[in-house]
Amino acid sequence: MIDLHTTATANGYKASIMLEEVGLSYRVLDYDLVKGEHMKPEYLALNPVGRVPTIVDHDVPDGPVTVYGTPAILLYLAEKTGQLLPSRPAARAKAYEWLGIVSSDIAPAYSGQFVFNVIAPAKDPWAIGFYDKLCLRLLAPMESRLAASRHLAGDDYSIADVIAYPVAAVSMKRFPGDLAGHPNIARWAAEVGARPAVQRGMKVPR
Ligand SMILES: N[C@@H](CCC(=O)N[C@@H](CS)C(=O)NCC(=O)O)C(=O)O
Repeated sequence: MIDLHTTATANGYKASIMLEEVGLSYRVLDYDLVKGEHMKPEYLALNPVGRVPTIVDHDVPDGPVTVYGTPAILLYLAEKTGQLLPSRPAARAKAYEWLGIVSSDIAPAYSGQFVFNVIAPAKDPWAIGFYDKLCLRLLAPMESRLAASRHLAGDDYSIADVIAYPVAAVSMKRFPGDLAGHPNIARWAAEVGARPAVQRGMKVPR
């Protein structure tokens, strides 16, 4: 059994989609970030970063394995099950590359865009303009990749698509203009979003 410590955000959905895709049984622990449940000592003992998602895998010979953060969780589960990691070196390298692009370029840009457009008590036009432009700029390489390739790592669906889909479905969707002008991202998002495991994962924890 795997414990999934999560919440209903794009990052949480990346982990739940992956668990649904690989077919491992898991138990969901839903954190209320507004109440600060992710900063309680019990959770910090598990993950000192104090963010979700984290998984705890109890089905390992030497005791439970704890993994925090979506790229690490996806790689861990792909290696554990032998699923969703391309076997050919070129496609595997692309899967790693897009895991990094989504986690350290695209997702933080949309997070900043959301913070300054929606959460910030005072609207700072410079910060809003900075993140709006950055988000649009980072859509361009994804659009051209998906114009040339059915999925992000190549022909086959992989962890690169699992990590990117919730960003498209949640963060890109709420961005002004949605995916207008990015027909290949829209085509890919419709295809990935139709997968039963993706639909189940997008409903976890709520
Ligand atoms: N790099 C991490 C980011 C995780 C993250 O940003 N988690 C957010 C929820 S989406 C969180 O726990 N925020 C609470 C906080 O920072 O206090 C990943 O890819 O999983």
